[in-house]
Amino acid sequence: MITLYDLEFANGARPSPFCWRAKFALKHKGLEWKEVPIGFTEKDKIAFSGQGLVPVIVDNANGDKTIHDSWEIALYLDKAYPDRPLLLKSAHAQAFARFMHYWTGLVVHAGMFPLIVGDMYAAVRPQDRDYFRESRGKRLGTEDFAKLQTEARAGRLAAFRQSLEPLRLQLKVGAFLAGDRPAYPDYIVASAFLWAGSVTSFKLLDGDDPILPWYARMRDLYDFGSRLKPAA
Ligand SMILES: N[C@@H](CCC(=O)N[C@@H](CS)C(=O)NCC(=O)O)C(=O)O
Repeated sequence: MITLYDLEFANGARPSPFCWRAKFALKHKGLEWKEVPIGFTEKDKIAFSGQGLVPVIVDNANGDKTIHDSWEIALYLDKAYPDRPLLLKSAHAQAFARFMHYWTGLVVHAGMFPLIVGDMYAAVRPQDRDYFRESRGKRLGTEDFAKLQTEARAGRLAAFRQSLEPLRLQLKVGAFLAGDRPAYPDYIVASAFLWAGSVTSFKLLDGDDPILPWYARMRDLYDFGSRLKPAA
């Protein structure tokens, strides 16, 4: 059995986009796992991994092998379970996924964060609020997350939506970003929307945005939608 250490917010919400990637990867491989929720201030739970970020997995079937970092987890799962469906089938598939990893971090996550940070802060476990305020405050240059979010929604939403144009163009070619079947590039981007959907019901996309039907397919693929609080 695999154990996944997964970031926990209040009311059992699990928004971490990198942990969603690990959950997609485990489902894709058809592997069972159990989850250990960890709050921002419970780093002691993953101290054994030698670092302080999630996801972390421990594979009991493989000598308690410990892996951290969503990308490393995907590589590990393919290596340890080569007979199950591969996440990264070839060097080319890996290069495409790696590009999506960078693009999603620098464009999608970066654009989304100010649009949802006020709702995120409200959704953090009460005992983790100081940690979140200080760590994210440093990153954003302000601790007034509600104001930043209001301003971002008023001033930056159109630019954010425009920045997603490569997704719309790609989805004209196939039902999924990776073609006619979902693959790791889809998991990377869908995880960003699951992140938002775990903490806010704010509509990041226009109702007729062609990204929405793809997202619905991704959300329903492994029934992750049922885990969203509040519903996206
Ligand atoms: N590159 C890492 C990023 C992991 C990461 O940033 N995880 C965040 C949650 S989304 C985290 O553990 N944050 C804890 C903290 O900020 O203290 C990956 O792909 O797994």
